[in-house]
Amino acid sequence: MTKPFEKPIYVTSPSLPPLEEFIPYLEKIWESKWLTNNGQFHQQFEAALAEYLGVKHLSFFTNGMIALQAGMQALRITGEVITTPFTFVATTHAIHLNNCTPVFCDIESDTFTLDPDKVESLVTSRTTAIMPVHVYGNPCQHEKLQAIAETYGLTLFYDAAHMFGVRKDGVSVVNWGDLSMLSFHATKVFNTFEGGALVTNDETMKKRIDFLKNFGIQDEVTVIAPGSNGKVDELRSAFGLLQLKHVDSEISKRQKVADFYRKRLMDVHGIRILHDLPGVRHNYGYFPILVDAEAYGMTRDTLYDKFKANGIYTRRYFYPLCSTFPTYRCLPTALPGSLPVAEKVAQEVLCLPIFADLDEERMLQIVDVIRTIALRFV
Ligand code: T4K
Repeated sequence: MTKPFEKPIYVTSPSLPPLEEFIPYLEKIWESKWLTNNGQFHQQFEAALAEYLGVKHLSFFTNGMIALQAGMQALRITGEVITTPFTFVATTHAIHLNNCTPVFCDIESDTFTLDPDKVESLVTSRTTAIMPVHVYGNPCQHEKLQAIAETYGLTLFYDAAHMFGVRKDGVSVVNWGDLSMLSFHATKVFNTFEGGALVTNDETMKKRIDFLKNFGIQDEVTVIAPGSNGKVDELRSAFGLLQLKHVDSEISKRQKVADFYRKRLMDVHGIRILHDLPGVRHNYGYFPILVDAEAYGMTRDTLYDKFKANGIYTRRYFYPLCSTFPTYRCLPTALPGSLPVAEKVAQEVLCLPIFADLDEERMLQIVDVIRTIALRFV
């Protein structure tokens, strides 16, 4: 095995534009002294982003989690919400913090997204919404979920944190459902350090969301609802505008990393890789592999430790399942054995480093760790 790199390799590394390109934006902010509360850059960024994503309305938020909470409030979701256990804990917490009960539904083994065929049996008289997650940028089976939502009069609110720039048959996936939430966290394909957005096709909904993200304030003397503070300052808005100029190049560099891994891992017995889905323009935000311990000759966790010993920090997104955390594990749908596919995927998944600056030498070292251990090749 090759020598560990002196510099650790993390699961991701954020892309930043050249610093000098940001200076003119800073100068404008210094001149205007308008720092936050729907400033000029904020308005410009929302408009530019809506155009880039091909969506009608969008509200920029301080992060994805607050956007999820505000979105649930805007949609007036109550009671039970059918969701996935295979997600970052923000999804489940947003449901809980909005005084709703998460109802966990199993996932599909190919895309790791909510299995629509298992949703209907979980609908009760208390169900008001479905909150699916497009895991790793894999689009959910929207037509099926939409049909179930229509049949039972449910709201469909997508956690699209991983979905920046993903299109299906040429259409931006964040157009789906009643609302979609995007995350622009530092670890995402498109980052504004921290940030997020709610996307809607409905102008009235956009207005409601904007009130809710500003304490529920309508004007100087009117507060229409108990809103939180989800606003974003001019620094991050200006940064977002600049980042937009670089995001296409970011995605194509990430695609090269994914292609490299696929080519060199497809013959490793016991390692499953995901392929691009037909008609989908992916963003390559994550590169998950599944480790079949018996076929590969080593468990996912031992492989994770091997990587670590080589200075490579892979991540087991999303292990443990959200349904196993203390707040949720006593729910009837969280009982061990009730989510067999999610439980298996959570035991086997490992996300390899993927980011624009990952060079070939380091990619080779990552691939080497996996290939050196392999028992056989197919
Ligand atoms: N829904 C879903 C499905 C989500 O995945 C997320 C967020 C949300 C909702 C909520 O959206 P936000 O409120 O976050 O906008 C990270 C992120 O913090 C989180 O945003 C993300 N999902 C989740 C999947 O991953 P951690 O705990 O793994 O982050 P951390 O700090 O361990 O970072 C991972 C690696 O990235 C580090 O080992 C090194 C590298 N890194 C990280 C940061 C923060 C950098 O190189 N630079 C950095 O600034 O949660």
